[in-house]
Amino acid sequence: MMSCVNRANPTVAEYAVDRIAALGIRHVFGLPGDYSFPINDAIEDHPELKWILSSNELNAAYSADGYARVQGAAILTSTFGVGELSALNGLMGCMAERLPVFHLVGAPSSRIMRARRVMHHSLGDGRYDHFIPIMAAASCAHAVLDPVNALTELERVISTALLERRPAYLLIPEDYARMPVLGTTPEPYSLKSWQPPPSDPRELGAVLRIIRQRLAAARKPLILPSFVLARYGLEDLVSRFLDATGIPFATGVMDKSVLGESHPCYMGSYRGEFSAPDVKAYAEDADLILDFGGLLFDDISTGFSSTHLGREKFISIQPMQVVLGEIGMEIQSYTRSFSPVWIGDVLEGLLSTAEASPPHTIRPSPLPAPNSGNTDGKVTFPSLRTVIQSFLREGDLLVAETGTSSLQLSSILLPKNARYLNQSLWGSIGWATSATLGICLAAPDRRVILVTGDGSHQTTATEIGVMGNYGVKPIILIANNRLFGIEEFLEGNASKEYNKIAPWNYADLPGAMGCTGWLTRVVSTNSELREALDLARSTGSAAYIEVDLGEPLLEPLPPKLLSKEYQTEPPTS
Ligand SMILES: Cc1ncc(C[n+]2csc(CCOP(=O)(O)OP(=O)(O)O)c2C)c(N)n1
Ligand SMILES: [Mg+2]
Repeated sequence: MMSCVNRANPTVAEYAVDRIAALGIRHVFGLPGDYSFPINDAIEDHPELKWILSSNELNAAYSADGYARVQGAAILTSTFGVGELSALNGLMGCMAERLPVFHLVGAPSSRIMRARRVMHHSLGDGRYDHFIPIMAAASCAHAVLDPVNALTELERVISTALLERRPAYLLIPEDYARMPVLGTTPEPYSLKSWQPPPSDPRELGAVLRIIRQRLAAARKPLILPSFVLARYGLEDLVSRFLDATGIPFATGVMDKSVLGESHPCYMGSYRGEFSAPDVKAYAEDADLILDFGGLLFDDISTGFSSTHLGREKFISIQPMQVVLGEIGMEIQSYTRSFSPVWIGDVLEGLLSTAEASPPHTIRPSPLPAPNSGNTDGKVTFPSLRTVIQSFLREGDLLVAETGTSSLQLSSILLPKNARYLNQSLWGSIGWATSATLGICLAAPDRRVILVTGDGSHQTTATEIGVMGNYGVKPIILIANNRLFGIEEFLEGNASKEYNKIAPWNYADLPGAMGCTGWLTRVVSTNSELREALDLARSTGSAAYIEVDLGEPLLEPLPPKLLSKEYQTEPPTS
């Protein structure tokens, strides 16, 4: 007998919702639609799921992205055509940044599609297969579910999404969604009990021998942990390896805070020309570099391609393979690789020998206090960063939007257990506001602080009303420079009309969107900013603080870094 959390003979929609929720997901982001009614009802009737009605599907996808960053996975739902396509950009961000978001979409009934009837949300040509390849491009696995294939297809799609930590697309025609599933229910597993494919013992043994030898011979080893570790929940294992070996680690922008920044082995951030001099000197002189997780040497993480790390020093321990002598995900025909080898097995293997040998003698010197801006008088971007630096507490979650906010905040030093969340690679503006909703719901006991530029915020600000509706309590700082500031900066401070944005009265928005009990403020001095932040912390209320930056003062980028030729150079020596 088939069973699901709430019924004995579940329909396809009920079973799909229940099976994915069993991974450990408690919220669903999205919008309903008539083709999706069976899915919408299955979510509403599920005893362990809460519907979060987003203001549009793009915002829903961003919220699901934020939720998955903390919870490990998320569910998004939308309707055929109009809804799913609106979510596309957000889902592509999840592809790029490796977040398993399960997208459940309702399609017209199979009989309607077979009869090629012309229905709303279609192109009027009687065809219903236009959108599947588009949505499949934003997922690592997809399926069109029916009563016969639902059980097996769901298992295939879930296992691929969890192995790759990327989104999955599930389309359910409305009539099939209402029919009972057929077959024998497989044993469900959760995110916590998920098992990777087994490592090949010979490949694993061989690569462990090589890494141990290289470690024993290294005089100046360095660990560069990747954000990918957090996707698979491997941070603790790596921290134990650091404790046992004392090997220093540095992080790129994309990987900031993947391991605690209060760890004694943390050297700081390595990003080429933009690194602190001692971190740059150590990293570029290191004789062994262990890439834990698979680094992405994108333009931002490499300080506009200004890193100089020798390829031959690299050992890249990726989720299912180890690559020697190559950087990050780039794989050339001449590189040596070992697979299938699960990263967790490699880390466990290294940890067992590390615990038995004396720790490395090289410990990084204590991190100096980060550069501080002048915090008297008017708020500027550097002073905003400094005020936030001293405001942050253990366990806080700091969300930074693409733009000057992330440029500034990526050099903050985080307290214990605090995390920095930013969509560094995909960089779609507006992400941070909607992602904050998902992050708050996934981490109800932590203080979530969002710093967003005004231009980015304007693209997704309707999600403030959704936050009020569900009672989440972030602290939101709108850096109001009346400008797409980062764009001007990258254009050498040219004053372009297209970078000047509409002047909103930000502090009026939460009230207009029905948020009650929110602290709202407009601040222009650092002391006003500190007072507003402290009040928000002490009262525990949601806060929405417009930080009036006046006329923006931006330091132009050095001309060398602005040059496109420079940026196209490979990131290594
Ligand atoms: C969806 C999307 N559209 C356009 C861009 C290009 N873009 C990058 S940053 C930016 C401006 C951000 O302005 P704002 O949020 O005000 O940041 P600040 O002024 O603090 O730099 C734009 C338009 C983008 N990254 N994503
Ligand atoms: Mg701005």
